[in-house]
Amino acid sequence: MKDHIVVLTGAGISAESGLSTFRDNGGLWEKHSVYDVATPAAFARNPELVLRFYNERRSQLKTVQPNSAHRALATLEQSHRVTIITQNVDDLHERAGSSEVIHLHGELTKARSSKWADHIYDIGYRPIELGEHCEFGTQLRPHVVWFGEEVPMIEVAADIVPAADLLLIVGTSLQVYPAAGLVDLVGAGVPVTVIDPGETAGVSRAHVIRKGACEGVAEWIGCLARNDLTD
Ligand code: BV8
Repeated sequence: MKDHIVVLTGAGISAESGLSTFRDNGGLWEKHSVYDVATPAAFARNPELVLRFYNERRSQLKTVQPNSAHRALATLEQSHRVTIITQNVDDLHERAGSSEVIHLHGELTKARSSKWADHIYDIGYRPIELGEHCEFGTQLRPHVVWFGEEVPMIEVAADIVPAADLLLIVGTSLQVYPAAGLVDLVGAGVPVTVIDPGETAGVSRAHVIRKGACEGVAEWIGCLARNDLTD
């Protein structure tokens, strides 16, 4: 039976495609306070600013491409079952060819009713305008999980991590919960690897590849091919 690889990704894997991370120098949260653009209260207070924040990111997403780390993880599906659990709202894993992607924090290419969360619409890379309503007459909003909002996919993800034969964590500061708590659910004796050029929150007994995503994922896949991943 093929090994089941679970990969938890964050903004760092998309950094090498040109998308800003959140907490690095020059990151998104340096330019905007979370409380002005990524909470329900922010949307109620200033919907134009919030819609503009996501419209800018969505239109940038259209101009960038998946990088070799995204592509290598997609290729891995030829030999393994690979589940990507991503905190990212970009579509780069899908565009690279990954077929099992769980978006914990939503998707930039989707909009939803600001009243009925299960009315979700594919919008691609186009903007959401103020005054644009769902079929039930309420304002459309980004299909993104804001701070203080429930993470509907966390239970699905929490069922998958304990089943992992290998856990790979790429490009996340592990500062946001409940997503970050997933790493604690990995089975005993399962090899865990962190790929990140920066200092990250301690992941117990993880092997760390202190490199960027593209170089680090290539190195990790080399270790996998040599069966050189130990817990
Ligand atoms: C909730 C979508 C409750 C928006 C995002 C304890 C338990 C539960 C909740 C909390 C808790 N403590 C605090 C909370 C509240 C809060 C939280 O965690 N706050 C933090 C700041 C302390 N959590 C929430 O509000 C969550 N909801 O708890 O709801 C509830 C329950 C029931 C009913 C109602 C309510 C919801 C959180 C989701 C927020 N939305 N994103 C958007 O994208 O605009 S979070 C956002 O930041 C991302 O999605 C991501 O998840 C998160 C972290 O970002 P990272 O991806 O890690 O990026 P970061 O910049 O931080 O790090 C980048 C990393 O990459 C770095 O390590 C860097 O070194 C590395 N890197 C850089 N370059 C490279 C690289 N790596 C590789 N290669 C490179 N080249």
